[in-house]
Amino acid sequence: MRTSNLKTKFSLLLGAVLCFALAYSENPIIQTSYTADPAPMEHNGTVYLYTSHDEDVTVNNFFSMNDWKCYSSTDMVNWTDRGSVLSYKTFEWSRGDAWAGQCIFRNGKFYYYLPVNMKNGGNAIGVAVSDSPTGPFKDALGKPLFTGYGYIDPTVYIDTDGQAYLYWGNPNLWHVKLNEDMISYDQTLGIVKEDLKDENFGYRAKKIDNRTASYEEGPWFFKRNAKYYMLYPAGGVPEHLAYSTSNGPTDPWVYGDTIMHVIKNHGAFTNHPGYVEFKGKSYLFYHDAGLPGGGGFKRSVCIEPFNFNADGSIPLITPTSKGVVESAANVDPYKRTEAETIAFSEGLKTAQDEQTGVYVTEISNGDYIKVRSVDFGKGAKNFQASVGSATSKGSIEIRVDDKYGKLLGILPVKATGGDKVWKTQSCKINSVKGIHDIYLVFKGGDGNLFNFDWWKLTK
Ligand code: FUB
Repeated sequence: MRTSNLKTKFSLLLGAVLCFALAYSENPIIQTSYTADPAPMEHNGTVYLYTSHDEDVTVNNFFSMNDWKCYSSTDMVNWTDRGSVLSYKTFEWSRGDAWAGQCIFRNGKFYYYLPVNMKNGGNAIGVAVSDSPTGPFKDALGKPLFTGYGYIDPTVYIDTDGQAYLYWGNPNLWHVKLNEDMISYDQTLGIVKEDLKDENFGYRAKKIDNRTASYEEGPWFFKRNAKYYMLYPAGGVPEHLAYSTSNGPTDPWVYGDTIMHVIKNHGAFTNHPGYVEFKGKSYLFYHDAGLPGGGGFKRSVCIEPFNFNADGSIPLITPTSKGVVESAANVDPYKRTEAETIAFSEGLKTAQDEQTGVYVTEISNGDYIKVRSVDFGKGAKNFQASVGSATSKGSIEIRVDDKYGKLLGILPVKATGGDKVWKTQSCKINSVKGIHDIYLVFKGGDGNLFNFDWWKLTK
């Protein structure tokens, strides 16, 4: 065989492998924004994922973070963008730095603990409250819950006896017992500083700033089978993830092990753990720099499913591009599905306004949305979409199982009178039965094509 033929065959093979890798890549789980510091919360059969948000434009080569976002999922593979749920401006006393927080439900309300910098300088932890997991959140106190150097990254847990605990801090780790109102704490106990010894939080090889144990920041506190766990970034930057356990919520901690090594090639210099159990399975959330343009200040949230060892210890978890392989539920396409419900996408962004909520925007030729595990049942006849379009130049290809997979139909998007003038448009599609991933592939000329709010199939 001639060398040029071999080269062509090799390039075709490489192209096919890359397409395959992309089609089966699910990490990072959010592609429409840079997201960091994942904080998952299960509530009534839905996982709400709260994230901090790295801005697309980094200012002064440092964390440029103004608001917190929320995504939700009932299957752990498709995530619906619920928008920006609050910003540092929610805390009138703050001047910025919307870093890692955690939200929890109690007595009909959602309490969101968040670190920010104060207008007069210095770290503080605030608490915001809402009647809904997706906001709007209000400052619960009108002032910080507490202030102090290194007061960042709060993690909250309500024990089975009803006592709530808040842990936080970098380079130290502190905790309080929260009162039942969740917006004040036990003043008798006060603020307790943990012992950061090797036996509690691991041996630190890189000794900087008089830091002793490996604990760095970003704690994540929970209980499982009567054992208490603290997950945390460790070892200095670049951070790996580690854990400690304890027999009581405030008992001495015993160092466990590394959970995730420093991520090579696509890692950020920070990492941040979040944990949720959903439908009997365990999931570790973390962040990397895996999106195009990613880096230390442009991070992205990822997930890995894992199993605890029989003795309750946590295995070493490898960051993968495939993430969650098994969907925890199927999507019913005969109900309205938000366009911003996405397993994977390329190119496009999301936006939100009062009238429409969150919608998909900045759609260009070749962009696509993948939604996994869609149950077509006995087959569909029509595809409907709510779109806003100033022109008639765009279209939506409806494909299954791959961006280049079987074409079910094409919806030519007609002008609606403006990109915020929403009209439902539909097209006939070829029938396909059973469970498939659906790919909505956008086609058209140059520039932004149209906005997209929701879609559904009809029988
Ligand atoms: O996202 C800003 C800071 O970086 C967080 O508060 C830390 O946990 C680290 O992820």
